Amino acid sequence: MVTGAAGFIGSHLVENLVARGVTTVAVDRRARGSDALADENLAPARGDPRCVLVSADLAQDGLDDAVDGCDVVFHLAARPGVRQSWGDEFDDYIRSNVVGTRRLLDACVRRGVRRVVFASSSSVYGPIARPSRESDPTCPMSPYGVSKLAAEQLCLAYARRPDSALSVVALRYFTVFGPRQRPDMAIARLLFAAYTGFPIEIFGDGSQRRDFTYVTDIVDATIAAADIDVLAAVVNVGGGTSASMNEVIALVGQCTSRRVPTTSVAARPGDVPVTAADLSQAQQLLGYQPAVGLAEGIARQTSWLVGLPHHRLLAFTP
Ligand code: UPG
Repeated sequence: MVTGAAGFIGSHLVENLVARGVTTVAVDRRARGSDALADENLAPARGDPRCVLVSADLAQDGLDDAVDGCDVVFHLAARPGVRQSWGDEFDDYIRSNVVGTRRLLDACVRRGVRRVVFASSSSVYGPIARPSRESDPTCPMSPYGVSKLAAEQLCLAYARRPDSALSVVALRYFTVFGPRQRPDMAIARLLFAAYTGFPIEIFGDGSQRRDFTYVTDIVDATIAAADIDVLAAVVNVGGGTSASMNEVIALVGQCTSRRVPTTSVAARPGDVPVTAADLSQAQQLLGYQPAVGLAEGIARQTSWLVGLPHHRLLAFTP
């Protein structure tokens, strides 16, 4: 099962699993026809007999039937957005990220699921002076980070329950990019700015650094986490190098051969100055090595975007 199957990362994961011949239950709360972006993301998998689409809200719907027979649950469903989480929808962050996770875990225990792979986030770390290790103290800087840390810890607590057959791998994803990236995220917005001429607001002076991770690397690490021999583990998944926003702006300019119009606004609360992943544990446990660098990944995201027919482009507009 993949939860959040109609999302940016979830939809890539579903496609990859189905292509490997894995029968996949694809769960998302956005029912067909209710959300243009979700419909677009799931379009390639829809219609494949190995993909069973289920429309369910983890925080309120019965989940046992959907979970029944699933060996592994990849739990990616969440309310995303670091900066947006200071707004007035905190209830939905808790409901989606914490309550939904708990209800899913209960269903997994009842139905004897072997492994939950949880999509955690680098947002559980605070400001850092060196690449973050999984053993570092957590220090989320946003309500979103708090909700992801709570969900991650909940998963691990379920794995440690003596009466559960469940084991958990929580993957701390670092800023993921690539085709279908959420339109509110930086690289999607930079490409939009380059092609439309509408400036992107840069939060702060552009010196903030992110360990950008290409989506196929994330999917490979996520699938590898299904079968490793652990009871409860936390693993960073990053792109391997940190780049500043100013460097990313330059790369998008090179890739598109266009000027990227920007305006500068105040830094946003919740954004840390630097994220960087120590990947030793990912290498050891998952055999993980990022394969697609930032420049190559931006080139691929650009080709995908320019290849979209006009009527499909609208769904990905910020
Ligand atoms: N940024 C801007 N202007 C924009 C959008 C973003 O300056 O219009 C900056 C932002 O301040 C940040 C950087 O660009 O410093 C990257 O932003 P973005 O691509 O949105 O990613 P993150 O804020 O790092 O958050 C992503 C996911 C989140 C996940 C986290 C994991 O949105 O769900 O938990 O990466 O590290």
